[in-house]
Amino acid sequence: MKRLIAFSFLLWSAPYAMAQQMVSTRQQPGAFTISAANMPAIYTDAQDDWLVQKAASLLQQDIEQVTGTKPELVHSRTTVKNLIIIGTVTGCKALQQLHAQKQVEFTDLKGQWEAFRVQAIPGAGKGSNATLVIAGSDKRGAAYGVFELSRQLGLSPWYWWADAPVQKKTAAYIPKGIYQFPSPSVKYRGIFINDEAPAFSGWTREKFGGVNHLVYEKMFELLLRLKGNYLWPAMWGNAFNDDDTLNPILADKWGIVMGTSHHEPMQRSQQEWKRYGKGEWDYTKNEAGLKQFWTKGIANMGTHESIVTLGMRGDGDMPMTKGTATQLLEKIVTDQRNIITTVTGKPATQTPQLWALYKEVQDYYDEGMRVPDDVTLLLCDDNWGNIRRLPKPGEPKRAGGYGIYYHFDYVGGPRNYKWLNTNNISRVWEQMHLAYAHGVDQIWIVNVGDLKPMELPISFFLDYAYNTHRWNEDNIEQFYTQWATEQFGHAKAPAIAAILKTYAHYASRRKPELLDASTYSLTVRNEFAQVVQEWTTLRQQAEAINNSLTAADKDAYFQLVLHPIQALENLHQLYYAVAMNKQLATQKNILANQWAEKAKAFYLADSLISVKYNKEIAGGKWNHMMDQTHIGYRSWQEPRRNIMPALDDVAPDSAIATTAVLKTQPLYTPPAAPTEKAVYVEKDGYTAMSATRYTRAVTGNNVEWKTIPGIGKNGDGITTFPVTTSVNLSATSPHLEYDIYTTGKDSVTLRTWFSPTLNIHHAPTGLRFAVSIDDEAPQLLGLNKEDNTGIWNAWVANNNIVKQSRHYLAAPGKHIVRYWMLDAGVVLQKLVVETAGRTEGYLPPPDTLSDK
Ligand code: REL
Repeated sequence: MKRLIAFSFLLWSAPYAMAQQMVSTRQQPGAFTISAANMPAIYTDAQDDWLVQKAASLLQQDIEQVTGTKPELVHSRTTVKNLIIIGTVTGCKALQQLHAQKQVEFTDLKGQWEAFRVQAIPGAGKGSNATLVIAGSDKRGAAYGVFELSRQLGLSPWYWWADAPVQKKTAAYIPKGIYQFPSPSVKYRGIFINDEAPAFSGWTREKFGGVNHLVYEKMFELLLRLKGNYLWPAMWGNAFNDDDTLNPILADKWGIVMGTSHHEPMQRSQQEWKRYGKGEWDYTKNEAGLKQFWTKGIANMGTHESIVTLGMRGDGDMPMTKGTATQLLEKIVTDQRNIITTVTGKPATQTPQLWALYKEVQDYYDEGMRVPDDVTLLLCDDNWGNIRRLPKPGEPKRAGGYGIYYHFDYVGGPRNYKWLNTNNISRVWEQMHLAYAHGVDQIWIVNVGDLKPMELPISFFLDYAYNTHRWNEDNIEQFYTQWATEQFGHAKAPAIAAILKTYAHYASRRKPELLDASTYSLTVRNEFAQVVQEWTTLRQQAEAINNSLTAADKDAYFQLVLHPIQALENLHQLYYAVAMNKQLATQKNILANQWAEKAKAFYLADSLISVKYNKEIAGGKWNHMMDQTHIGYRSWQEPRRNIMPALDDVAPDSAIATTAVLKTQPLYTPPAAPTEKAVYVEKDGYTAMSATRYTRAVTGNNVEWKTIPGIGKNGDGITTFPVTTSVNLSATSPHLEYDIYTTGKDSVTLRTWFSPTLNIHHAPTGLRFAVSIDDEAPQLLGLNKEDNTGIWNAWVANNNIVKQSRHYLAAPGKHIVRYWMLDAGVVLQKLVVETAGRTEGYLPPPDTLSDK
C-alpha cells in the first residue's frame, strides 16, 4: 500500500503533458470491458450529489449511443454484473468501502478542486465482478471523469451542439490500472454568450421558446463535457436569473459557477436594471437605489456557486464618467463588499469576486486604483484577442489572483466580427500561454458570441485552460488532429485537420466584416487572385472530403468544416469580382459588365450558403444560427441586412476597350519548405525573409528562439522563451541573423512584420526590439507604445503591426540583417529590406529566395 501511495503521489504531483488514454479497442487480460455481451451496470450512491446522478444517466445514454446497448443504472452493488462505480470521495459509501478494503486509494484526492481518478480493478477470481471506479474529489471532478470516459469511448462533447457523429464500437476495454487527472491548471474556465442577436436569439426563440433553462441545460452539459465550469449568460435583452427561475437553480445543480458580464455588477443583469431599477444608473446621484438593486442580486445568489462582478461602468457598457474617478470607484467597491458581507452573513473574502479591467476601467488600475487582495483582477484583451495588460514578472502574488477575459467575437470598433470563426488557435495559444506564464490562472473566460460556430476555438480554450501542460509551441498544430479525431474518428482526422489548420490561417488574415474590394491588391504580386485561388483550392479539398463521407458525418462536417470555407471562398470571390468590375470600368472595358454579373451571382450564393446552414442541415435544427449580416458595413456597426456592394456599368457605346486585361503579374507560387538554409536575394527592389528562416540564431541570457507554427499572416512566427524574460541590449544579447544579397545600396527601409501584441507591461517604450544591418549600431524600436485608436484600429484590422526603420548599405552584395530580442512576448513574422521602392499589398511579400 505504501508503494501504491508513493506511486500515486508521484503521478499526482507531476504535471501531465499527455491526455491520459484509458480506453482501448484492443482486448487484453484483466481489462474492464464495455460491450453488448458484457455490459456493466452503472452504480451511484443514491445519496451522492445530483450531478453525480445526472452524469451517470448521461453515461448510460452515451454507452448506448456508442455500443447500441443500454447499461442499467443501479444504487445497489448486489448485482451479478461488472460495475462502473461513479461517485465523489465524500459522498459515495461504496467508494469509501473500497478504500477501507484497500482496493482503491484516494487520500490524496480529498480536498482537491475538480480532480478525479479512474481505476480499473479486475474481479478477484473466477466469476467475481470487475469494477471501474470513477472517483471525483468533488461533484465536478466526478462528472469530468464520466465525460472523459464518454469522450474516449467515442462520443464527442459536440454530439448535440454540432451533431458530431458517434464513433460506434462493439467493445471497449479499460486496461487494469489507475488513471490520474489532477486539478485543472486554471480554476474557473468558462464562456460568455454575447452579441446573441440575431443568430442565437432567433434560434432559441424558435427551438426553445426563448433563452431559458431548456437551452441552458444543453449548455451546462456541453461545458462539463469540455471540462469547463463557468458561464456568463446571454444578456442582450436577456436576464438569466429573471427570465426563467429554473436557470439559476439548474446551473447550481449542474455545478456551473455563474457570473454576470464585466459590466453587470453584483449578480444582476443589465436587463434587470431596465426592468426593476429605480432612478439613475449613477452612483453619485442614486447610491441608495443602486445599493438596493445590488442587495437583491446577492440575496438571489444565495448559496449558488458564483463569482460576483464588482465595480461599475456606465449604463449600457459605456464608460462611467469622463476621466477616471478613482475615489468614486473605490467607494463603490467598498460598498458592494459590505453588501456581500451583510447579505451572505460571511466575510466578503469568502465569496469569489472579480474586478474586470475592461476598456477604460484599466485606466483606473494604471492610475493606481487597487481592490482588496482577495478580489480576482480580470485582465482583458482588446476585444480582438490581444491581451492588454499582464502582471509584471516578480510582482507580489495576490490572494484573488488574476484572470483573463478574451474574445472570439465582438461588437464594436473598428468593426463587429460576429459571423464566422476567424480565430487562429496558434495566436490564442500564444496569448493565453503568455498570460499563464505571468501567473494568470484564476479565471479564463471567453466571449463566444452565439456559441456556434465557435466550436473549435471553444474546445481549444477550455482544453488548454484545463491542462496548460498539454499544448505548447511544438505540438499546438496537433490540436487540429486531436479535435478532428474526436469529431470524425481516426481514419478521416489527418485530412480534416489539415483543412482546419489552413482555414484558421486564411480566415484570421482579416475579419470577413472588414473585407472589401480594396483589401487585396489586384496588381501587386497578383495578390487578390492569389488569395482567391487559395480559398478555391481549400474549398475543393474540403468538398472532396465531403464527397467521401457517409451521411452520418455530413451534418457535422458541414457545420464544423465545410460551411465557413464555402462561405469565405464565396465572399472573396464576390469582392474580387467587384474589384475587377471597378478596375475594368475605369478603363471603360466592356468586360466590367461580366464581372458585375459574376459579383451578383456570388452575392446570391452567399445567401444560399446561409440557407443551407439554417434550413437543410440536421433537418433545420440550427435555423437562424446563420442569420448574422456580414456584407455592406458602412461603420463599425452591422448593416440591418446584407447589402450588395455597388457596381459600375460600362455602356456599350461608351466602351473603349473590350479585350484589354488588367496588367497583373503571374500567380506567385509559395516556395517549398526549405531543406537547407535560405539564401535571400533582392528581387523587384526588395529582399523578403520569413522570420523563422534565419541564417543564424544567437541565443544567450538563458533565452531560446522558438517557432510558433501557423501564427503568421502568411506562415509561422518566431519568439523567445521563457516568455517572461527580457534582456538588455548588448553584443551578446539574443538575436537572429539573415544573410541577404542586394543589387541596390544607399538608404534602405527595413520593414518588420509582427503579431499585434500589445504593451502588456505598460512600458513607456512599448515592448522593445532592435534591428541593424551589417556593422551599424542596433536601432532600438518600440513595438506598440502608441496608444491611440487610429493606430490600434489598423493593427487589429490588419492583424499585424508593421514597423519600419531606415538603414544605409554601403555597397551592393552581401549584407547581414540582425533582429535583436529585448522584451519577451514579441512575435516576429517577416522582414523586408526595401532597396528600391515600397512593397505594397495586404499580405507580407513572399520570401525572395535565390533561384540557385
Ligand atoms: O464584448 C464585450 O465585452 C462587451 O461589449 C459586451 O460585454 C457588452 O455587454 C455588449 O454586448 C452589450 O452591452
